Amino acid sequence: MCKVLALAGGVGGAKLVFGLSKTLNPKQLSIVVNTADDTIFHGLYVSPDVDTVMYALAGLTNKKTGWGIDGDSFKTLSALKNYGSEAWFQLGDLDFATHIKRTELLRSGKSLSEATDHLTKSLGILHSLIPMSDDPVRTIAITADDDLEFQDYFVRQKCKPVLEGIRFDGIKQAKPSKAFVDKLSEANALIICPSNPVVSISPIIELPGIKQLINDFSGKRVAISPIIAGRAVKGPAAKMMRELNEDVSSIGVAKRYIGICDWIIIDEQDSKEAEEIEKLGINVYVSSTIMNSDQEKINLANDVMSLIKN
Ligand code: FO1
Repeated sequence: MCKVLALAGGVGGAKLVFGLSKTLNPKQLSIVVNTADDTIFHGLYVSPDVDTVMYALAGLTNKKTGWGIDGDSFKTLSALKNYGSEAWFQLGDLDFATHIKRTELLRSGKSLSEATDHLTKSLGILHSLIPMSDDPVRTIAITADDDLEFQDYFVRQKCKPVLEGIRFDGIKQAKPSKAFVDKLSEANALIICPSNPVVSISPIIELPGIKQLINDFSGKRVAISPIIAGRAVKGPAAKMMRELNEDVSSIGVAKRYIGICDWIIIDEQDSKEAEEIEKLGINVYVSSTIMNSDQEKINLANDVMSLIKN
């Protein structure tokens, strides 16, 4: 049986995971999600990438934003604002229930993996959704003026400060979650979703021991480039890569994934990059990687799976 482990960040990753979940049953597909974007808002533990993937699998996603819950309202946030709380991070009323329950579970002594399991099962999700670690890892954007917490940089400051570097606080002390290591050893294929390579995939791969396990992985390892025609499909990946002096192209993405993937899927608009990428020792598969509709998500998932099976 094909056992696939997908590594995912937020919106781009969630789209492909949705497609994969329609193609692969819960015994065939598990998903490990970045938790370095996690933070505390209003005293509640918020895990944005876990929630983005969870809502996608539950069919709850707000399709306009790619995160949050479809049709959610913001009355609680507006009441909090009235009390003087900061309200730049858009937490919806239904979304709040997720953060309240997660925080309650964590305070009762459950791990983030256990809390995530509780939330996903309650939403009727059968696939395993695994936080990359139960220990705190926090992405910090190093900018000329300040070191900024990721959501401060990303949402409050809209990625405007020029990036001088990125660091993942706590990563050296963090352990990959047990389920992550178990699923990685059981899997016979690895998918690196089209998520931001700098801040979504890097923290997963840089957890102690993980790069080595992925290096030694004997099955097929397939990455999907989130950069198309020099631009990120969504989010700040292109701006970040440019400011970090990396090629803003699938070639730049492939350079990051040397030793981590055997194949990279690039969009048909970038087919001319294939030769350069192959010189890096990575095979290239050209496909249509834009996922605006559910059908396009399923189509790309099917492409990834046919590459894995052949
Ligand atoms: N992204 C935004 O750009 N603005 C927001 O106000 C915002 C709120 C938010 C609330 C819950 C959640 O799960 C995600 C949310 N996101 C928001 C997305 C999130 O900041 C990013 O997608 C990830 O952290 C990057 O992968």
